[in-house]
Amino acid sequence: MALDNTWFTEIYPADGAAFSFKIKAKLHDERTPYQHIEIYDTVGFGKLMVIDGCVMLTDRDNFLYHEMMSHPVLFAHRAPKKVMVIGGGDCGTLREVLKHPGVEEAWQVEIDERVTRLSEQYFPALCSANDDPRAHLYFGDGIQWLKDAAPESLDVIIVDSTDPVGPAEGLFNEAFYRNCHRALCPGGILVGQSESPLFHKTLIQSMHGAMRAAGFDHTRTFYFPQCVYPSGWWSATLAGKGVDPLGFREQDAAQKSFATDYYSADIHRAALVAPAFMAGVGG
Ligand code: AG3
Repeated sequence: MALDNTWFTEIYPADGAAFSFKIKAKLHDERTPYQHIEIYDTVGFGKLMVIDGCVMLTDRDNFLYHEMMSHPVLFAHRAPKKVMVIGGGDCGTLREVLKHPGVEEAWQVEIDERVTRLSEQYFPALCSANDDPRAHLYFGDGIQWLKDAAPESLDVIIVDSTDPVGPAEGLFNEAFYRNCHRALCPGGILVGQSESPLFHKTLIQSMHGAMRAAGFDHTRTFYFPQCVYPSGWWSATLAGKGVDPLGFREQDAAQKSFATDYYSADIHRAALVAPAFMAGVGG
């Protein structure tokens, strides 16, 4: 819904709030078999991708989310070589994953090929690593993909999904996490985007419960700002197979060989500190 015809607004009905962008132009509007994708050019945030009315990313601030979906889990793992991204069709998470020289293979399984094709067109910087020989782009159902994955074949699984409604609903339950657990090697770590701590505490609690029920020994939520998502504050939840993802390779993170705009070893440590109202949620 728009305040007037020059604004795009995502409304959060349950919380009586909204976030708006002043729009220069609408660049694309498409209904795929899976969802409704819109691309805008905005006055303050560069290009904006919207799926089913929900803000997915902007040029200006996607680094926060993409860096935090990739580097904390990759530095928490002892030596990640095989990495799977579920969703993430804009390729921003994949690009960050491939910054790690130790990663040998990275698969991205996105259900809607159009998300990737539109990202190539409108967000080319996010797709700059797609021709890396270690990158494998598949278009299909991530849930099925993990059901079929060979046991103990992955080091890290990153669930870069939309909200837990529609096509992404099945990426937040015990059955899915059980398949992730089976596909991970001992010491493997799963991370999923887990929505807003302020707005979705109950969902985060249920993710911890489902991850533990699926066999993960330790689960940890971490926090980061994301002003264009509901409440402006976001989280991701880690689940370790025989490993507590609270620990990470601090020295390697401090001496990383690549540039980041948000992530650092200090941010990693700080991000894992739970706000008082989240105490007792997982951990
Ligand atoms: N991440 C989308 C997170 C959900 C945002 N929710 C919302 N706006 N209601 C996927 C896109 C980044 N790779």
